[in-house]
Amino acid sequence: VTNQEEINELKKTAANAAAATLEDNQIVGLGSGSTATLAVYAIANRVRNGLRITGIATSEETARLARELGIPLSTLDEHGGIDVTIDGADEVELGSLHLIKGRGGALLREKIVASASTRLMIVVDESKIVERLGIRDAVPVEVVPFGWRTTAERLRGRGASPVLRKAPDGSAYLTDGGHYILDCTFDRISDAGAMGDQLDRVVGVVEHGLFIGMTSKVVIGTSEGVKILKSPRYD
Ligand code: A5P
Repeated sequence: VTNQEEINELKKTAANAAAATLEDNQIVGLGSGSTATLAVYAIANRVRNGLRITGIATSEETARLARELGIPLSTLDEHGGIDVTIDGADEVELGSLHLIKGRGGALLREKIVASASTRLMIVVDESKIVERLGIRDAVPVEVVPFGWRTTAERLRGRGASPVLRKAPDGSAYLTDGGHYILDCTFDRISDAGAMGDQLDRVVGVVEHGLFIGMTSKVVIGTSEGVKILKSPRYD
């Protein structure tokens, strides 16, 4: 796959296939990012054709879009249990199905929603599948703005090279939760689970983009159609 248009088609293929699996009366987590957005459009189509679901959005942007498209929305506080969340990912590791998420800026609400979901269905195009996480690009780490340089130093001590994410106007990028993001590259992540635990223990870190053991199913748009990877822990 070479060009953006082709990639968009593959994203759409995955998004449509995922939306097709939804059933009446489900509580559905709505992901963020370009692929998850295509899934929101596909879900809205099904809602227009009579599907009855309630959506829980993982970002302000997704909430706005879902509302505009007529998907009934609720909150996690009203519906503690989500049946299935459909979300994108930046990297999906073959075998483990561990993820890197958050390069689009949403990760904290995504992780809260994913962990409240019985199933996490990931929609990606084939370019997102990797042999090993974190080689290609950074792990986004969401941090409290207060003392962020100190937090960055602590992350450096754990092998990361953190870079403060900037908004287009050059100011620090702010997440929906009002936090900063430090994009952390690593020479090597030999154990993503252990790295996730380490990042969790750094004071000032709110959340990180390593999603370990959360994926139930990956719906991949490929040039040969849809491919599915399932976690062995789910049927
Ligand atoms: C949102 O910040 C992310 O976690 C996205 O799910 C991830 O970045 C994938 O986004 P794309 O579908 O736009 O690549």
